[in-house]
Amino acid sequence: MREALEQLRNQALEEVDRAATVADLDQVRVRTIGKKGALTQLLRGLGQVSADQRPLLGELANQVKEAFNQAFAARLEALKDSALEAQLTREGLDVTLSGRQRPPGGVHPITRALGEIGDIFQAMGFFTATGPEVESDWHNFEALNIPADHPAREMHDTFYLPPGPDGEKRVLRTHTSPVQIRVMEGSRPPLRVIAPGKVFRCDSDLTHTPMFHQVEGFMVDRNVHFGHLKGLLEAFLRRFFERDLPVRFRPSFFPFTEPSAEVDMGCLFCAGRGCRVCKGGGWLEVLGCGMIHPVVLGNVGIDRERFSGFAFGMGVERLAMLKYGINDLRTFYENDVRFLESHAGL
Ligand code: 2NM
Repeated sequence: MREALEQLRNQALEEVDRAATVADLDQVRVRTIGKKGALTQLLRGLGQVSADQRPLLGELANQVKEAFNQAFAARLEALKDSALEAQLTREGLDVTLSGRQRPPGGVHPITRALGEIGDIFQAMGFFTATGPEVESDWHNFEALNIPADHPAREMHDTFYLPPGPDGEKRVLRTHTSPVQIRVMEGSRPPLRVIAPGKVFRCDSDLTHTPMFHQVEGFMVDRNVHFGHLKGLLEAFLRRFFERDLPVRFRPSFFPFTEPSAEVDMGCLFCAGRGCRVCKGGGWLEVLGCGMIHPVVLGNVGIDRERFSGFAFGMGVERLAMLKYGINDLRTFYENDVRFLESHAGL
């Protein structure tokens, strides 16, 4: 009996150690101390043991049971720990991995506005043209009916550059009209073109930066008249600002258009009642335009008897500020990441 108990203890403890899963371990428990378990049966056999042996064997049997229970509990704990460890490894989150955030960076609001403006005119049949930022005096001024002594040259605060290799006078373009001149010089009507891009004027204060962006556009065809211009610009402003805005045309002057007009739209911020943005007037000036001057058409070799055209120009910074609610022009160029994040499109 003593040997049987000792052998059972050694075997049971070894099986406990070998159990690889909680289920295995439970089988060992059933085989050892379950109702029909080996130890349970040995204990039942104690009845047949002589009375003088019984206390010693009884105590030994209890020690075996105690040792088994301890080993069982320790093994169960270890198996549960490793099962949990395995589950955590399987399902675990690596919190040091970067999450699925919106990727950093985005489209600068000027680029966004340029894209939105371009899309609207593209849908209206306009092609986009680009040209050099360093321009000849001819393309930037002379062809546009702005002679050397014209006050518009001072008005434009031109950056003059050293002459080119051929002695040609050069400037940083003060508007994108020279792109239109190049297009008109090099192609025949009908033409519908916009010229987006950077322009440069020697002027810097709260509301002016020496570089800013313009989109200018023009159309030349037979029988083009001011009504076409008016309809086009009204439709453009209503699409760009996504509202059924009032639009008005005021007589103005540009050397390259005749007649010329300035275009106002109803103030976005007070619906015409008057506020700080529109300085109380209820209107915001957003575009300049007019019918292309016959002298300009002559300069680029377009027959003014057969063709007529209109042209217009807009400042992209101003339109972007109004549309996206940006109140400080300088924020466009500071590249403060907080500004860019709060106004960046994707
Ligand atoms: C403006 C206002 C009025 C304009 C004129 C031309 C060209 F080249 F066709 F003659 N392009 N853009 C124009 C006319 C621009 O900006 C305020």
